[in-house]
Amino acid sequence: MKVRRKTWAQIIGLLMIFSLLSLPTKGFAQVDNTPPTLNSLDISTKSAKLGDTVLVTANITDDLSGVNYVVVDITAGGRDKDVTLSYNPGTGKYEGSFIVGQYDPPGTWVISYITIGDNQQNYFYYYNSNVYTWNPCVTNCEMKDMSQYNLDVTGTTLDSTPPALNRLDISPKSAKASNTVLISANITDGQSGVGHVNVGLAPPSGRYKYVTLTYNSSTGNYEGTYNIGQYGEVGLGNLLL
Ligand SMILES: [Ca+2]
Ligand SMILES: [Ca+2]
Repeated sequence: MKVRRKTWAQIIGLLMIFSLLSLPTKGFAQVDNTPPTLNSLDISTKSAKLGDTVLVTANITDDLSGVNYVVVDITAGGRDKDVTLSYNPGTGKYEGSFIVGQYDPPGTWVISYITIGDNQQNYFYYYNSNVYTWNPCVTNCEMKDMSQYNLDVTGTTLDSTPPALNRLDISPKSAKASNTVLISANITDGQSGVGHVNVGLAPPSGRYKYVTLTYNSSTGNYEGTYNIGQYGEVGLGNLLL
């Protein structure tokens, strides 16, 4: 009986020590449920011409875990430009810049939306109410009039012509398991140049395989390979571009 009482006393004593040890962490561990706040935004100019650098600066703070990303999406004539801002310790602000390129659309560029996030996956969207005529805002977002950030771009030429596919070759024409197939395409673009080439292979199952073609300077073609693999499907024949 005496022994048992002593054991209980020891257990209670140990429990008290554990609870004391766990107190500090319980007292200070905080959960970050709040997205960062955009306190202010600046765009370095209201008008820019070909070759000019445009700087976007934002003052952003977060309550606990810190700012993880800031992206400003700028749109012009249906083209989007994502400007990623990063922290500048010298100014204490988030900054990003871009250069107005030869084939960027001339005219008025407007901010479409700004998205910011912290290190605990809390995010927030600011939508420009002049761009979004419908309200896309459901949660963690706000509609804002951003017309003060409009940018007039001049001296550029809009490239509105997509690249042309002049020739497409696939070799060999039939392949067995584990064979590699070469896809080669001759593609040209009159103005800004070819940005990316993806080929979708459409097997009977409908589980598309995508192959990215890259420029081969020795052949002048965009090329990519696809390995049929051990479990490749019979009839992998259609090509989607
Ligand atoms: Ca936060
Ligand atoms: Ca073009």
